[in-house]
Amino acid sequence: MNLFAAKRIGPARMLPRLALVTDVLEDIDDAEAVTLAASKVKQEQLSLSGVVTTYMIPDIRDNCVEMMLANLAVDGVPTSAGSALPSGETDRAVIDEYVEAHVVNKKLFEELGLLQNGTMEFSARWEKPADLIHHLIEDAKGHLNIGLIAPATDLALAIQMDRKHFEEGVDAIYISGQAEEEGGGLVPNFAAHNLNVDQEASQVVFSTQEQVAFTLLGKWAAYQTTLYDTDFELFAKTGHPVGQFLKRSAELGMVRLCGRNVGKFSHLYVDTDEFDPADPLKYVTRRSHPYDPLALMALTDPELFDRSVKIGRHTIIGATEDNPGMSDPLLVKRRLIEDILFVLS
Ligand SMILES: [Ca+2]
Repeated sequence: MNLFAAKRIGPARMLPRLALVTDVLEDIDDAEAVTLAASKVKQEQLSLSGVVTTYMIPDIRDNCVEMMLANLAVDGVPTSAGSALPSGETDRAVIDEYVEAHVVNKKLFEELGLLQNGTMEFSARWEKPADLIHHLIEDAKGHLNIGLIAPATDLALAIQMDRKHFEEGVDAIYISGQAEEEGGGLVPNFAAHNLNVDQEASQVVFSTQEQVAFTLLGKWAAYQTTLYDTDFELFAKTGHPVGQFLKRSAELGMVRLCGRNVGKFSHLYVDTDEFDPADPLKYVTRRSHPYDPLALMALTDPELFDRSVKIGRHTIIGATEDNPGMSDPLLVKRRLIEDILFVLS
């Protein structure tokens, strides 16, 4: 038995503990991932230890996570709103531009209105994500998993705060993004948005790979399991506010992306000659390539994936077109939808 295997076993029957780093509201797949995590908690398959929000509008994202979890009746999950920009960058104009580009119907993230609820109680909010992450490491007695489904800035800050504690206390990092082999190790592929936003921070995260096992969930996996308008219709039909939020947020996400970058939008989502950028929802039925929930499922449902591509102890899933990382995409998608519906029903 190698040392890593020994480290993985841990105390008897402890649920896997997950700290999630998310840029929820950036793409709909983060909200899917939060909903999925809540479902796994309800199904007693996961302990959601804490959530860090990051990138551009971390406070708004933190509110979103807290409202989602409160609406889903998952309590006691501490959160922390992290960095708007990569460390050292202070250009507020970038944030203003970002906010401007995300306004639809003169409102910023109007779909958050669907989550309002007067009786909710929020869990503790930590001032600094790095403090929260080290607290969670302590709490998990050396067996914390991290889901990095957003830029790496705040995770890097946690590593830099106390590298030894981090490397000894984190079992594994699950990343939605791609990496490549170089010199027997992993290097981040900056074609992936999450890893590109703060390249230095990504390098810091990857510098822990001697001690921590990485699983990378690449885009070719997500392309196999596209969610459509009809899937989001199922979520909304439950009548649950989070189901309605998911549907509306997916729609508005399409409208925003089309407005910001019609080329990228067409490349990712349009499969018809007939297309009018003024009304994308009329012509496009695709809603989401669910990278982020798949990265979580690589932790909770590892048997669903082809995990044969290994670089040392690390696992690369869905990094190439000819190896999308799963033999039965329909099964994976069905599991994701069923899990989301479970917590909405
Ligand atoms: Ca994300």
